[in-house]
Amino acid sequence: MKLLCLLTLPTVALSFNSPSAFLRRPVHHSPSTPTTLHGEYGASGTSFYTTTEKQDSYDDLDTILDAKCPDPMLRTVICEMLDACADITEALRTALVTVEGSSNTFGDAQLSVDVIADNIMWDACKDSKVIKDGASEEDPIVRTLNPDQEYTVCWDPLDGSSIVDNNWAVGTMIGIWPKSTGLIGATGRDQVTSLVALYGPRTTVLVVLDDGVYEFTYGCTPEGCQLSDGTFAPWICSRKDIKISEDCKIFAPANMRAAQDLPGYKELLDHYMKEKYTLRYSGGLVPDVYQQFTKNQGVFSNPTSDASPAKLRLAFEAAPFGLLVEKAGGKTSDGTSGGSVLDVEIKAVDQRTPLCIGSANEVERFNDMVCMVK
Ligand code: FDP
Repeated sequence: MKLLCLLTLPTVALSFNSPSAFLRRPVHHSPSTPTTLHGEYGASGTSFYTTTEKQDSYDDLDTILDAKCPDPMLRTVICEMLDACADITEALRTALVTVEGSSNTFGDAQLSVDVIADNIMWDACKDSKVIKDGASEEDPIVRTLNPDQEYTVCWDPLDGSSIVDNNWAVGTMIGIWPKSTGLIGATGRDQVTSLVALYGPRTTVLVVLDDGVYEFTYGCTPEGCQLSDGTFAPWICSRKDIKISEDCKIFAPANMRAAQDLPGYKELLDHYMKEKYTLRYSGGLVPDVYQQFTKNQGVFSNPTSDASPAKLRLAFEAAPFGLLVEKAGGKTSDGTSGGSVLDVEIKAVDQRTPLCIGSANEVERFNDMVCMVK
């Protein structure tokens, strides 16, 4: 099957004298609102186009945090992480994607952009007023930075190493645990919040707040976000209390290699095709799961077999996304017992896991067909 990616950035050859002036040009957009589940699907239809209309005004980050996140320490760490995502956004606009000449702990070649994003995250954690420990997917060791502080932060600085050179959407995933649990021995459910940033034509970040999942968009200038000094709020709230519906018609099938060994996965893929689900898969975990929050539906599957072992990381990838999806009303599966991936104990920083995540009834279907949960 040929996998198509619809999450691409336009690549244009440009000649201009002042690149920074060009890059700082304000970007206008209308944030999307939920798309309802329609009966019509397919490339020729418009059933998955956004129906979002422009609002009269938008709340900025501070307004939402004041209302939805009363804990001042949590507000601080969320703002610090959003600042880091803003810095990564700016860096991605100006850095070419090249091989760095170094490799990470696993011997994978590191890319220029991986190193830049990781350094930004480490600097943010070192300078933090509330972060105690940090651990990066690039070098999975928990390092204590500020012993008297509160949080343990785990991040994948730039997920999508195999597609970032294509100029496709990539992202940062961040899980945050309290001092009372730390990371080792904790579960994803112990996270105090998690954030996932998507770097596409726009930068948008999903954040778990007290009553659900919110999306913030970076660098937009819609009316209502002009501050008293005439500047614009760097982050506006583009979606509130996002929900993922129980059913879906969008599938993102990762690790299809495993279908050679798992008859249940082959049958599941056949089911999606027979029932005319729409394929939306780029090969980057962040865009492939993030779409569930813009389309309000979807299922991402990544089962594993002996010949195609687990690749996704529990602490850096599955746990942060798991918390966001479950808080939005979706479901997760650990791909083995059929239980929530948020209940799997983190025994090692680099622990891998199979995963199914998204619309609840589709995760159940995965459990029935692939995990064979009775
Ligand atoms: P990448 O290696 O490009 O960084 O976990 C990493 C990841 O991408 C995920 O983003 C993605 O879902 C998965 O690997 C895809 O792996 P395969 O293409 O090897 O199936």
